[in-house]
Amino acid sequence: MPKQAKQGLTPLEPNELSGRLLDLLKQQSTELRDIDVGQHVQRIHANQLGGPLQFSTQFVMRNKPCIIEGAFEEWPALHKWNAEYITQKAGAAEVTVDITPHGRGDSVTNIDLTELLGGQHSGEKEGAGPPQEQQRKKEMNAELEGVQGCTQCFVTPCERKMQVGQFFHLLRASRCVPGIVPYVQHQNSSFLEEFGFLLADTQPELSWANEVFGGSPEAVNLWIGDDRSVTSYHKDHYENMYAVVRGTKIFHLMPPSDSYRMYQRRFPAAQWQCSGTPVACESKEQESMLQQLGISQLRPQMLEPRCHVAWTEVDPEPEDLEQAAQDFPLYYDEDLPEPLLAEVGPGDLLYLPACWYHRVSQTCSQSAQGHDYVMAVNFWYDMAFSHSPWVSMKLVEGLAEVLRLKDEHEFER
Ligand SMILES: O=C(O)CCC(=O)C(=O)O
Repeated sequence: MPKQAKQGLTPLEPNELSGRLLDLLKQQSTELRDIDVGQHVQRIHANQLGGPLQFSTQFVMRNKPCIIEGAFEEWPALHKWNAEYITQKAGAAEVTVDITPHGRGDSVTNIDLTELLGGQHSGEKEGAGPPQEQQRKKEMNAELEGVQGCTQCFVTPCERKMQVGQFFHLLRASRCVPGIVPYVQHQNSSFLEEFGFLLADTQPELSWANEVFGGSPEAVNLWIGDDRSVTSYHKDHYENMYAVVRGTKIFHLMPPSDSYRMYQRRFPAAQWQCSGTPVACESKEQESMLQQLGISQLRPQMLEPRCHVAWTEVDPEPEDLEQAAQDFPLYYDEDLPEPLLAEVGPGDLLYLPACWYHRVSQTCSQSAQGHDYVMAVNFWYDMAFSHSPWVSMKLVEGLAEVLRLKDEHEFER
């Protein structure tokens, strides 16, 4: 006979049970902020960190973000990096540039089905290819078939290789070209793989961080863009050391224990592709630049082989707040903690712990020439542990109580 029956504890009705489980998750969200993480991201000077062990116990082992000032003040990049300098150092080297129509790479996007490149909606034949492939296309097309007008897809950027000088030119010129937003954001360790000519301006490894995380970073990426680019909420299984060199990055942060408020779902995966239709430009010069780079109007195309990606649509700055609050009530619930905000400026290093949801927007520094951009280098380290054991323990105990596996008032006699 099950143990709870012997003790005379009756299981809760499913509705009451799920209500109680949700209450516990909410309680954990609030307690985590009150007891450990706090309501603000702490700023600390590198001189006060007290060495790798102290940083580890104060922040890493508590899965707690912080902004470290003065951690890389000896990097020449801080005073050298601008478009002219980087272009001159790069010479003819080509780098990968991600392009989207609205600055939102890797995000859930409403797609007008008539806009889809390829697939049944633009005439792809189901009968083509081997039988298995035909069946798969049929299923995927059936999924889209019932949908009229728009559907939601997870869409990744169009990728183009170009010289660094061409990228900066495109970044500036595209401010007057609707539907084209370039961003250097390739996450293939792009700093080491494609921007080797800038390594001497930084330290390609943060030696004290290597000590904290027990080795060299898995990837070091370079980010160059402007205030049009926004990275939507997502989480990474990496410890992230994010160094801003120019401009300011604004991180909205939600801890892993709030993941039940993020409404992560699966979406069909697509990618922005150049459609061949020329982009409407203001000048002949812009037109020929886009032509030379092989850039035309962007339209989404379903990924082949077809697949789904789990992502969240939640955004801290939605176009329609009322609608968003209806769609995602737990995220906007005023009784629950708001996302933490981290404003990371030039010379600041953000420690972004593994598995925290983060959404990143940016504001530009203006150079003497009036060219705006934001530049950052980030170090991804393998994650080595889970978040606070105390919080996990509280959750497990609470769940055990609700499930009648444990007495609620164990200290009462
Ligand atoms: O800077 C950005 O746009 C995004 C950064 C990011 O998502 C990351 O470092 O994991």
